[in-house]
Amino acid sequence: MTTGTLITVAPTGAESAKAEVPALPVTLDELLLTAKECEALGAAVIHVHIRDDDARPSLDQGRLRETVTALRESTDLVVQLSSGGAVTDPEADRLAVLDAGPDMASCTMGTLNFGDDVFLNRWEFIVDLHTRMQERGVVPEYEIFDLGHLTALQRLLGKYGLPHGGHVHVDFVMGVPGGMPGTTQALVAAHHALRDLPEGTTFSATGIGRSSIPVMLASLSAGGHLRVGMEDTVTYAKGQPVESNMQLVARAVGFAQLAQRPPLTTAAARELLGLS
Ligand code: KMH
Ligand code: ZN
Repeated sequence: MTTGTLITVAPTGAESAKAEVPALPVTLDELLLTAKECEALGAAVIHVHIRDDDARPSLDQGRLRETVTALRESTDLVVQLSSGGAVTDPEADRLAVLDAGPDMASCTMGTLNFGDDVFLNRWEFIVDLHTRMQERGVVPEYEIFDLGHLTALQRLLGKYGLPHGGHVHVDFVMGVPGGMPGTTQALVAAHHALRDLPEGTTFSATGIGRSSIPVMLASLSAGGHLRVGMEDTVTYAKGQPVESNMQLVARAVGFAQLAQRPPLTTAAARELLGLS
C-alpha cells in the first residue's frame, strides 16, 4: 500500500562545526525558526541534537527539557531527541535524554566505525534504551547503519517486546564511512531484510553527503519515507553549500510530490508512528 511520505528533518547533528558550517542552527532560537519553517514546508518529525553556548554538542538535561518544551509550544512537529549524541558522549548521559520527555528518541542498533571514530552501542545499552522507552512511553526510531543492525532489532523485539505504541519504525542511515553505502542496491537489501520484522514496520532513509539524492529516490520508489537535514548533508550540489535546512526539506517535499506520495501532516505522522 502506498502512503504519503513522512518527512523528518535532522537540522543540526553533532558532527559539523558552526565555524565551518555557519548556516547550521545551534541556538534554541535558530532551532525554533528552522523547525517552524520546515514544518510549514512539510516536515512532520524533527530529530534533535542540541549545542551548548559555544556551539559544541551537548546533552545538558536542562537544555534538552527547555528545547522539548519550546518545540512543543511553537510547532506541532513530533519531537525526536537523539540518544546517539556525539561519539564521545557517555552512555549514562545518552540514557538520560529520555528524562526530557520527548515524543520519540533514536535508538541505534549496533556499534560501528564512524569515520575515524567508533560509535559505540553495546547490546546491554541498546536493551536499556529500548526497555526504558517502553516504560516511559517514548516511541523509538531504530537507527540502522548496517544490515546486521536489523538482525539485532529482530532479536531485541523477540526478547523484549514491541516498542511503546506497538508500531516499529526504522531509519536507514546510509553512507557513513563504516556503515552500509548510500546506494539503491543497499537500500533494496535493507528493505528486503524488513521481512523478518513485524508486519507493518515502516522505514525512512537518509543518505549522508552526496548519497542524499540517490537514497531519497530509492526510498520513495520502495515505499519508504525520508529524512533530510544538515546533520547528514551540508552540500546541496557539487560546490554548493547548503543554505538552510529549509532548502533540503523543500527538495525532499518536491521529490515526494513527484512520486505522488505527498508529505504526511503531523497528525497523520503521529498516527503512522503509533504516537498517542
Ligand atoms: N552523532 C552520531 C554519532 C543518533 O542521533 O541517534 C550518532 C547519531 C545517531 O547522530
Ligand atoms: Zn542524530
